[in-house]
Amino acid sequence: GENGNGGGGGVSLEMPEIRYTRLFINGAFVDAVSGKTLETRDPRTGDVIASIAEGDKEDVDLAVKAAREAFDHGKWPRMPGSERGRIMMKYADLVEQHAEELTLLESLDAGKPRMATRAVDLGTSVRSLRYFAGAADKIHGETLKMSRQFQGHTLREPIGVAGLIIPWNFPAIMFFSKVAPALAAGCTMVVKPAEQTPLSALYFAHLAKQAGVPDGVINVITGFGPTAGAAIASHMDVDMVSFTGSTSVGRLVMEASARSNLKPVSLELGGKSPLIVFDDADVDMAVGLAISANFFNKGEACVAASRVYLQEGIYDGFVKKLAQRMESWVVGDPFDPRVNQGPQVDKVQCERVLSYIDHGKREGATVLTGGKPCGQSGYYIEPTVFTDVKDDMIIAKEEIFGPVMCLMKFR
Ligand code: TXE
Repeated sequence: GENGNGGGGGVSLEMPEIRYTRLFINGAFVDAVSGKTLETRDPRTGDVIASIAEGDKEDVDLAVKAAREAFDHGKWPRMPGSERGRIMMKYADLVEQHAEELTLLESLDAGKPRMATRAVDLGTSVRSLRYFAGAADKIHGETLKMSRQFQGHTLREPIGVAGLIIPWNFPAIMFFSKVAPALAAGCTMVVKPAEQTPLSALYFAHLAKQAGVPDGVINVITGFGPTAGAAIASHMDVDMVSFTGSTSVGRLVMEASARSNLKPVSLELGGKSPLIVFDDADVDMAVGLAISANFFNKGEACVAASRVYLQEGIYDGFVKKLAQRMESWVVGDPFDPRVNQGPQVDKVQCERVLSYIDHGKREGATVLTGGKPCGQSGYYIEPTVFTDVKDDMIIAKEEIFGPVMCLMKFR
């Protein structure tokens, strides 16, 4: 690439073949109506990996139409749950068979260490497909005794066309945590992956067809949030939306639902979780947990424990041990097996995290480790630990979504 190697140094830039780059509508890969494309980039270098169809409102309309038809008249919602479960099991087997190639795609697109991606991201994807495949024929209602004479019963039915908007931090896991339960229930769906990480979702669409999921049941529209994403959220013929992403966009999605057809909305948004360590804790264990809870997936996790509260008595010992442990933490090319932490997903996120680090410095927190970008190219950031953090500092209040740990002392 134009910038040479990434932070890892010496590891070749491995390129999986990019097979699927177009929208998946009604069982076929098609170009966007506008003919436009967007570029997905390699976070190790900033270089373009591939041009991907850029879907917009017209494409969402076509996808919703296909999903509506498949729901109102197709086989999927009408077949026995056991049959949907069987097809989903086959789908899981296919994802597993292609896991090595999918791992490369996911590592490359999102900057995730390859080995962890195979175990965690692909492993979890396959397991959740199988879990929900098992649930497909166990979706029961209840019989309710209301009085001597009356009984009621509840019947769980698929809601219809589901709009599934997913983020870039766990593209594969997020795809299946939304698609698998919707499939099990007998819904049809329009999925919008994040513009930063569209590659695995398109591959998954292809495998769904191979597994026997009927055309129109899973449609994938790659594109940007304010266009393709917003078109899903405000669509009159989408029956529910499940969204994972930022809190501010979550508000927009709920608003779009309210202004259109009042579709139910399920939101999974940001976080700022505390990890509280008391004086009697095992220091080694606590340090290990703080490291994985903050630096796993380069801190791009909504469950990151980004506020670490340490009781007075353990504070100094914890800080010392943490500084030692961080010396062997390796940042670099995710294809290098020694690497613990890859690059942030894109330039925007990288700059956002760096600006939080600047805030921390300006507000008077102390940098114990890291505190700056690293690598000759790409979006690498040193794992950063701030000590002397106070509750009212911006870094203690806002989600940073990067490799930044904040230590606070309490009595
Ligand atoms: O998220 P966006 P961004 C948090 C994290 C991160 C911040 C910003 O703090 O730093 O959000 O990330 C689509 N209508 N999380 O800007 O924009 C978008 O295309 C409908 C936490 O990347 O919310 C993508 O598919 N959809 C989170 C998805 O929403 C819209 C994971 C998420 O992107 C849209 C990601 C719109 N108007 C970020 N605008 C977690 N909970 O794990 C965007 N999108």
